[in-house]
Amino acid sequence: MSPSVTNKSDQPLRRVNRGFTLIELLVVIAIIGVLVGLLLPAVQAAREAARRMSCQNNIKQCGLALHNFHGAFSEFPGYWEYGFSGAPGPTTKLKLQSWVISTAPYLEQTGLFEAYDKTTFFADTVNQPVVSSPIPSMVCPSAARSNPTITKAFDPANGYNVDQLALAGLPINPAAFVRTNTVLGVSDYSICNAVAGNLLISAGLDRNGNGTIETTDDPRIKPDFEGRPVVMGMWPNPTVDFATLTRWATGQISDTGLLSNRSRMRDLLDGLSNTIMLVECGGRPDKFLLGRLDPSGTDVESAGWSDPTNQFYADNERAINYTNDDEIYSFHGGGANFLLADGSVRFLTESISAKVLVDLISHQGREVIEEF
Ligand SMILES: [Ca+2]
Ligand SMILES: [Ca+2]
Repeated sequence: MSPSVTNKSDQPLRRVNRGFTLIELLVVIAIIGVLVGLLLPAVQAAREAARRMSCQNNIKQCGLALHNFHGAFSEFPGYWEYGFSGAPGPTTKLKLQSWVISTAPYLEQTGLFEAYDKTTFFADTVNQPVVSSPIPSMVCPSAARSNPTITKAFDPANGYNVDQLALAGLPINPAAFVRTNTVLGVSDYSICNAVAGNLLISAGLDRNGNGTIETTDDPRIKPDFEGRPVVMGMWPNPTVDFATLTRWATGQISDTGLLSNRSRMRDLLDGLSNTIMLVECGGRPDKFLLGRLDPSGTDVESAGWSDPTNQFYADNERAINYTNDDEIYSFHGGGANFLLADGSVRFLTESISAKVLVDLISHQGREVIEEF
């Protein structure tokens, strides 16, 4: 046999064993790219669906805790629990705590509840180790944030109104309660305890059409404790119980107890399944506007889970997912999770009408609520 014949018979074999041509390789890469491109959004969507369910479970736990509290005390806790203990004067102790502390034993936070000194206020130095810790079930896994805590000052004269008691002649020295650099673990859940301003106008409640909301526009609109016309939700604002405070100031009692306004299930005339109890206000302390960080870099002050000011009036024209600066806001696309007073959790879309949202927040409006 001549070598040329051997070579000819070898050539087809070599062709079978050759690698991909450049074109074939590019085609394969392109196909893989398309497949990954198709798969990635599905994986992302599945992950977000899991995070949304985890968030709904957190809110569900809050609902169970609030219901267990109601079972024990026949009323829901106040979002702003306050009182005084000790002799009136320099040794007076201010008790001020949020509903989260009140319900901590039912939120599987017994350790936290026992470590918290309930004879003083949440921002007091002695309570720093407790209130600076984030509670995992108070945090939505979808929410973005740069810091799990917020550092702020506690000043009774700034947002806490304890100074009003001193102004009313009670023997309280507000300066004794001032604390700087209080570190608070944040929450993604908050209380929308009233609807006001532009959101009421969006809901069509400016009946006389003068561009502002007055009590004459709608029977549900009432002045709040500072005289602002609002539609109140199920969480009553704190008012000053002067009768009890006077008995304490004159030495008839040594402890005022907790003087907060609380609501009971039977106060919710619109029905537990038609009344909103908790809402999402995610991403705090960072301030977000339409999914973007607010460039001002300022914090949302009400962010702390232990802070009684973790509540707001919804008064933005666009109610859901516009800003987390004391409005309803989530990182779930298209809507936000809500806790209804019956303990159920609902995802309401951004496109819900302002009217329906107002109807769901009001607790004594006697509305006929559309499907939501
Ligand atoms: Ca008006
Ligand atoms: Ca209602």
